[in-house]
Amino acid sequence: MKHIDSRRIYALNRAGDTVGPVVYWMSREQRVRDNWGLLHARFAAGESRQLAVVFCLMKSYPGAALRHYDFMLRGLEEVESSLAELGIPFLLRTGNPESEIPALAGEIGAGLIVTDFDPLRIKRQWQGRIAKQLEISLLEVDGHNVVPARFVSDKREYAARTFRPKVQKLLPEFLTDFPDLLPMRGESLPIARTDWGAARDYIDVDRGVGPVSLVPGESAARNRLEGFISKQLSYYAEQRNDPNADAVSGLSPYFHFGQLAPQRAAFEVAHSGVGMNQEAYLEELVVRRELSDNFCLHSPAYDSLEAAPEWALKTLGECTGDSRSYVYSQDEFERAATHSALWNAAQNQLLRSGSMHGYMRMYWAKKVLEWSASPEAALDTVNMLNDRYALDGRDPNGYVGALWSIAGLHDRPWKKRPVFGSVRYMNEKGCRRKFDVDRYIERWGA
Ligand code: FO1
Repeated sequence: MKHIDSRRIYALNRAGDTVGPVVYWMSREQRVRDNWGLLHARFAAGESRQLAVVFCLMKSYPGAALRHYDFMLRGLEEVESSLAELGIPFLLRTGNPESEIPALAGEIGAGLIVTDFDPLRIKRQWQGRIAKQLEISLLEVDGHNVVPARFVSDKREYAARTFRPKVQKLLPEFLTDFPDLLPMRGESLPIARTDWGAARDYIDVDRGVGPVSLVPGESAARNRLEGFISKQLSYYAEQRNDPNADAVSGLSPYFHFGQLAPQRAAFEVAHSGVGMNQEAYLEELVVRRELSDNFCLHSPAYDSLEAAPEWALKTLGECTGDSRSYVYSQDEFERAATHSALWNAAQNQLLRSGSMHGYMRMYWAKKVLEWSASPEAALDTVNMLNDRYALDGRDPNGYVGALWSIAGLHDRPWKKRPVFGSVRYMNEKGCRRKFDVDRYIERWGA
């Protein structure tokens, strides 16, 4: 069994590894295959220590609804079954990890805990507090980024153009295949199978935002990746900005819940031999996606205007008094009740399908800026709607997308105009030049 690349590992406390079972605390990376954190825990357990995987199910999670929990829980059921085939017990603990993880460590006399890298505040708070309570080592492993976020850069990168060369230089080293997770032999910890009905009864979330048709789980994610590579990838570069064309991968919910490793997708695409499409997709999947983790890691206020570039804040500030042709409340936006059939169609796509085409996401957020009382209100609305309805809400990618659209993050100043200042503008005319707007409205309209 080979050791994983130590540049993926970060010690969250100073305690040493002692004897006793190894626990993999799964959170962001909810999969069995291609999971560096789990692979490291398996390596540390070797042939002489026991290994268990634990997931702490929160009663509620900021902004999350039944739509998200249903997707996550069905994926976790598959995780439990796949682990069972490898002789690795899975434990679903209900409650807050800040108390559950230290309690579990005590109960089983754990010697080491391994968990996932995650740049968002809630996770960093959990991890920081748990690291302090534990007398054993808590290790973080970056199983999300192809090039580990803490390693690629130790500062907030200004734009894709400063980040890209750093990633590209390291890709040949990091864009590898994954080893298999080896089965455990010997007696495992006595952990009963999960009562998934009880888990569903335990959660207390908004049931009004219901499940969508996308099938969750590792196998479904792999099927989707294979389908994308064999079909859509060949016209991805040319058609990805057309919301009517079926040219995008649709993999982001799987990445968000860790049901698919971005490195698996990147590895398969890089070996697919479809030329320029490969490059265009890897730019989105690796450079842009990993730039989002870089931003959130180094900007704790990632979901607030505070984190926007100064030039944007200055010119947006100069536009505070500009008159707006329309000002909508959060509720009007939410109900897709604006004057614009195109905007309403995009919002309906989000409400009904749990996702919105990438090109429309930019247009949609820019119009929220144009039709809100202030940029602060606009950012709040975009993040609230995205977190509540998008399956991939609550993700670094979403927070970065919102700030890119509303406050020029990772972008450059453009020609000044009312309301937007120097922040890049988009309008329906531009959409009409790019794709058949009426067809999109017909598909997603009222
Ligand atoms: N992570 C957990 O460890 N426990 C949870 O109960 C949990 C619920 C949850 C609900 C919706 C959602 O979008 C994410 C959720 N996550 C949960 C976190 C998730 O795994 C991601 O790590 C972060 O949102 C992305 O950084």
